[in-house]
Amino acid sequence: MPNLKNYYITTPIYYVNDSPHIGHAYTSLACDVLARFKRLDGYQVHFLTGTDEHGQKIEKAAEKNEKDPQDFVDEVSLRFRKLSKIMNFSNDDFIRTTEPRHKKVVAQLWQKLIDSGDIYLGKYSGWYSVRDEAFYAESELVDGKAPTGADVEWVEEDSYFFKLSRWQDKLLEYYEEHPEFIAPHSRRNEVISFVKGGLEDLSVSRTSFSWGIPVPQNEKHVIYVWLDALTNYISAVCKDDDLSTFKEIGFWPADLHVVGKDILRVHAVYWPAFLMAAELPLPKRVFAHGWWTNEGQKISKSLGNTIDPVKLVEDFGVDYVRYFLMREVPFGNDGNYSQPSFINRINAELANNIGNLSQRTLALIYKNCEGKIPQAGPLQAADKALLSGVAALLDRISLHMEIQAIHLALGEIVELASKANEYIDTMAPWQLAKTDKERMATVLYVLAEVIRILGAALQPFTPELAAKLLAQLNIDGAYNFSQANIAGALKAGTQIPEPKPVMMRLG
Ligand code: ME8
Repeated sequence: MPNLKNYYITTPIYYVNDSPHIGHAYTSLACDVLARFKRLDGYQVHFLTGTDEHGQKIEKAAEKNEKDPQDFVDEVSLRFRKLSKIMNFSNDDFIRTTEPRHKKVVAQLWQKLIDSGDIYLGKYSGWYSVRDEAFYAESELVDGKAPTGADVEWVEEDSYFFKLSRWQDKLLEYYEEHPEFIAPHSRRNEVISFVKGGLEDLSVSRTSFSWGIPVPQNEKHVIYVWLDALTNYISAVCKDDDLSTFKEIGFWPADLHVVGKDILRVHAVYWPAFLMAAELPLPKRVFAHGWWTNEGQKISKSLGNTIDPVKLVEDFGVDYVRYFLMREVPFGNDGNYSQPSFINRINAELANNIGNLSQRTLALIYKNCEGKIPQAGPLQAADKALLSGVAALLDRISLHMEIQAIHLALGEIVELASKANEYIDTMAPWQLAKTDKERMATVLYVLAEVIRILGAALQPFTPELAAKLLAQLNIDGAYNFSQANIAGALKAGTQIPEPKPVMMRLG
């Protein structure tokens, strides 16, 4: 029986035609934050990422670099793995479509589609964009280019087709019965109107190049790179290279595919249709996030304005980059990167708010309570109000994370810290140190509880900063939510180390 507490989350697998940029880091970061959250919340998480290594685009990039395709993909794929380390991603697996475990499962899925009568041999003539690895109808072209702005070329070749048209009604029924399947809501409507507009059969093999997985029945053909790539989500959770083992492993169907808005259609139309045809379970949800621009401009290599995540981490530190990317833009919307907004966001919310709160509180405890968490006395209304915010924080965050409203989850953390800063200003424990030590002890205890829960809640987003914050309260190692959610978990008398600022101002 699959474990009810399993949670399987995936990133798209990235093309290895070029080095990773901020967009790739962004998608994987969102998945990392969601995966870490679920682990701390008691789930058995499987977080998958990887690289998409076949197809004409990769073959051409290898040629351009005068490299053998396998050597080329080995080299570029490694850069994506390194990015995972640099960004502190906690992926449980990294799949490459050139691995035997994947190729064998793709061949098995293909066979299932042949057996179900969903694939037939025909001839394709039409437009193809190598950059998008996509077929376009004449009517979709804009000024002779793909709607994405990519160049297209005319293609005429023998091709196997998938009977996508056959699945139109079933897909619409599925969207209707599972309103949570496509998110955000506005994107769901786009997909539904696309499918209602009519689906044509999809060309799923190519013959004009060879860098791909051969069609088992006919080695002149390679399997269309999208059918190959999408299968990674299931091939990664099988064993012994055998598709039928996914049930034993228990992670399929995925709980969440996170993708950029550019590839939603492929994930919300083609992928479920392939799975329905193969009689395999469908993923539970596909969430499409927006795109980043740089200082207001579309990010593109030709404009020379790509943002290198490695450089950002070198300049600002990994957790500031993680925080900014997750907080600045409502997850699902487009967003703009600019250095001033980065600096403002970090200074206002981390350094001046959370960082300052913890430094002020802990310095007072260190100085006035012999470095030990003080014993609280009778609680007043203001203390109780703040402590109820502490008790509610993780549940409130959880509601946002369930629907991938990551920016709102962080907003809850910021709000509690702001309330605690107001409280410390009103209570002025530095005055109480001179006039009423008992009351001071209560106030500082309440504040220490706030810092404890902020540290717990920040773990998925800014793991290193959260660990430092918790270490200041003598809490070490992963601090899961069931431990953290116990009111008064901080024991009076706990010795704390000499506090040091953990969130420095930028600029
Ligand atoms: O599409 N802002 O790979 P890919 C935000 N191999 N996200 C961005 C972005 C930007 N400016 N640019 C890219 C592929 N992304 C296929 C996927 S999955 C079975 C196969 C992110 O290397 C976004 O998530 O072109 C987008 O979907 C992904 O990178 C595309 O990566």
